Amino acid sequence: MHTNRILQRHALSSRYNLSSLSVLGMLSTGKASISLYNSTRHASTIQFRYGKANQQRQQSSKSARQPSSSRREEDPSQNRSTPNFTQYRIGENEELIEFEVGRPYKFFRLENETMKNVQLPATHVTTSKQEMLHFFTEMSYYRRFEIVADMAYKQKLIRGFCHLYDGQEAIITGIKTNYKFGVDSIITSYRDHAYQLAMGDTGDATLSELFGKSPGCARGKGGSMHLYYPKHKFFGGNGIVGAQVPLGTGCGFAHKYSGDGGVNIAAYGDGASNQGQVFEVYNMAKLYNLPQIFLCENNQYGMGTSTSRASSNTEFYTRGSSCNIPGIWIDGMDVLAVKKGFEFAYAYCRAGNGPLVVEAQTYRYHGHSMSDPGVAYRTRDEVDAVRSSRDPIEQVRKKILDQGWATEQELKAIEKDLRKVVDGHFKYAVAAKELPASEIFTDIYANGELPPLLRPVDFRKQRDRDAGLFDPSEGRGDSSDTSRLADTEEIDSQHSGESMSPQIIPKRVEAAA
Ligand SMILES: Cc1ncc(C[n+]2csc(CCOP(=O)(O)OP(=O)(O)O)c2C)c(N)n1
Ligand SMILES: [Mg+2]
Repeated sequence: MHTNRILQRHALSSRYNLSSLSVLGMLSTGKASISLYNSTRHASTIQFRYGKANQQRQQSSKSARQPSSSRREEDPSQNRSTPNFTQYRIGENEELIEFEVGRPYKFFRLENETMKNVQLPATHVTTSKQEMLHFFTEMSYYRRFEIVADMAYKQKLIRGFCHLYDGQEAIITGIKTNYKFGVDSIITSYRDHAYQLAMGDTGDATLSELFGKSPGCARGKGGSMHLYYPKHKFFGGNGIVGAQVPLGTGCGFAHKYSGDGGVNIAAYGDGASNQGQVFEVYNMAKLYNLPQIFLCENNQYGMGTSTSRASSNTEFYTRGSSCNIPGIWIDGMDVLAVKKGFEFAYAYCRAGNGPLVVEAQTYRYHGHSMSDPGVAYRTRDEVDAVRSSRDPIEQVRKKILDQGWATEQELKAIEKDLRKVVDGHFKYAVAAKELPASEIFTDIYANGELPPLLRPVDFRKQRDRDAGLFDPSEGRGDSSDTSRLADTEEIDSQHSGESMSPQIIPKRVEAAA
C-alpha cells in the first residue's frame, strides 16, 4: 500500500485508540522512504519502500551487500538507485490542530513593506498528529545518523573533517516540508549530512561517502564536507566558509533567468555571515530581485568564537539592511516555527518580492568538528540547559505526549527502530569498497583526461603497499586502458625539481600483472 494511503487510513483512527495507532512518518532516508508502522498488536517494524531501481539494486547486491564500484558510470549520483522519495504533506482527512509558536517571529523591514501576494506568518501553526509523528521520526533519524557518525569517526572509520548537525535538525526538517522537489535548489556549508538525507540520498550511500567508500555520492572522494544530490538540486556540501553563498545566489539567478519558479536557499553560519562575499551577493541579489533566501543558521558559535565576540551586529536577520533586503527571525529549535517561517519565506520569494534574509536561531551540541570537544569556550551547563529546555526533538515529543497521540514507549520504539536502520547503514558502509587506487586521478577533468601538470603517484609502489587493493580491471573505463598508470621513475628523471611542464604527461606502461 502506498505510504500516503497508510497514513490516511490511520489518520482516521481514534485519537486514543492506541491499539490501532498509527503511522509514524515517512522519511527520505536509508534506502528508501521509511514508513514506521507501530502498534501494540504488531511489533514495531520498519517497512522499506523501494522504487524499481532500488529493488534491482537490492537483488544484485543481496548476497554480500558489497557495492561494486563498477556500478558507477560517469555521474554516480545520477546512476545510483534512488529512494522512493516522499515528502510529508498533511492529508485531507487528518484532524488539524494549532500550536502557538513559543518564541515569536521577529521581522525586519517586513511589517510596513508592501509585499506582493503574501502575508506575514501568524504566531499559530497548523499541524496534525501524523505530521508531528513524522517530524519526530525524521529528526530522530538525523540525530541517530550523527551519533553513529560520531562513533565511526572515533573508530577511525571516518577520516578528515566531520561536522555534525545534531541540535539543528528542526531547520532542514522545516525547510523540507516546503521544498518543491525538482524545482527549488539548496546549498549549504560543510555541516551537511542531514541536508543530504533530507534531499533524498540514501543513508547507506551517505554514510559510505563519509567512510570514503565508492557507493557515496562522490564515490568516496569528497567525504563528509562534499555531499551533494543533484537530482533534487542540492549543491553541497562546501568546505570554504561562506563560498556557498555566491554559488547559491548563482542558482537564484538561474531560477529567475530560466523562469522555472524555483527559489534557492543558501545556508551559512553566523561566522560565515561576516564574510565580504556574503554582502556582495546580498547586493547583487537585491539588484536583480532574485528569488533567493539567505539562511543564516545561527548556532551561536563559529568554531570556538561566540557570536557576540565575532559580530558587531548579532541580529543576523537584519544584516541585509545596507542592501534593503528584509529579514525574518525564526526559532530554529521549533520545527513548527521553521515550517511556517519557510512557508512565508518561499511564498515571499515566489511572488517576486526579491531576496529575503532568514535567521534561524539554533544550537550545535557537538563541538565545531570532531577535533573540538566543544567545552573549552562554553560550559557543559550551557549545552545541558539547551538540551533540557529547547531540544527540537524533545519539544515535539512533549507535544505528542501532551496530546495523547502516542505513549512514551511507542516513541521509544520508534527510536529503537531507527537505531536498527542506521546500524544497517553502518554495516553497509563498512562492507562497501573503496575505489581502486587507479581512480586517484579520475574526476578531475570533465573529459576524463589526466591532469597534465600533476605529478602522479607511483601506482606500482602503491599497489604493493595496498596489497591487493589495486586492481586495474576495477573501476571505471576500459580495463585494458592502462594509460592512467604512470612510469613515475621516468617522470622523476625528467623532472627538474622545479615546476612540472605540460609535456611531462604520465607515460603508458604495461598493465600490472
Ligand atoms: C574561508 C575560510 N576561512 C576559514 C575557514 C575555517 N573555518 C571552518 S568552519 C569555520 C567557522 C564557521 O562558523 P559558522 O559560519 O558559524 O558555521 P558553523 O560551523 O557554526 O556551522 C572556520 C573559521 C574555512 N574553512 N574557510
Ligand atoms: Mg556557527
